[in-house]
Amino acid sequence: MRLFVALDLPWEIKEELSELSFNLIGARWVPADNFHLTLRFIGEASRLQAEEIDLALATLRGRSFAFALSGLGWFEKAGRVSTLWVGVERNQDLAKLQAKVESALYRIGLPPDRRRFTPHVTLARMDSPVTPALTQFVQAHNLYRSAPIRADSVTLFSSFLGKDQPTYTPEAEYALG
Ligand code: 3AM
Repeated sequence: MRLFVALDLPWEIKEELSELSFNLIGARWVPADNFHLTLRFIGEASRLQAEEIDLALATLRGRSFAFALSGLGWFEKAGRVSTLWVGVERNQDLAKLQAKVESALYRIGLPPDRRRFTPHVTLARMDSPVTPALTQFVQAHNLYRSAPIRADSVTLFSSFLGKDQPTYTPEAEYALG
């Protein structure tokens, strides 16, 4: 199974994000149900590995905290935009939580993820150069800021890559104190 660790988002926030999700040619919008904030992509794992991952995540100790979504941006690879996202206001608690998840998984032998953590919520997948329409879209919505969102648990999701959109299933939830 294909796994990742994320913060799920409250329904009101998912609705708010889906209200931003229109009017940009070439954007493959993420369905509201699928919005999440990835802490760690794991990838393919066997049943046994999944059980180890579950045990490792169950040892996470942390306090719940609040964070806010803020502004828009995109990821670019070789001059092509791959992901349009909503950003997250700078947040030490979130950075600490991500580091804890990373080290819990490192302890059970997952290779470290060396990329810098750039917290975001993917709004759309794309495959296009940076166009005026994209920069206009980002400018138009850049003042977006969510109400504070409580992070009181971390979720282990499985991801089934269907024909159209992936299906994400929460497999386990780990409460933050
Ligand atoms: O949270 P976002 O949408 O940025 O792009 C995938 C998604 O990220 C990412 O994991 C999240 C849940 O599917 N993902 C998928 N394949 C990946 C890979 N091979 C990956 N991240 C890193 N490496």
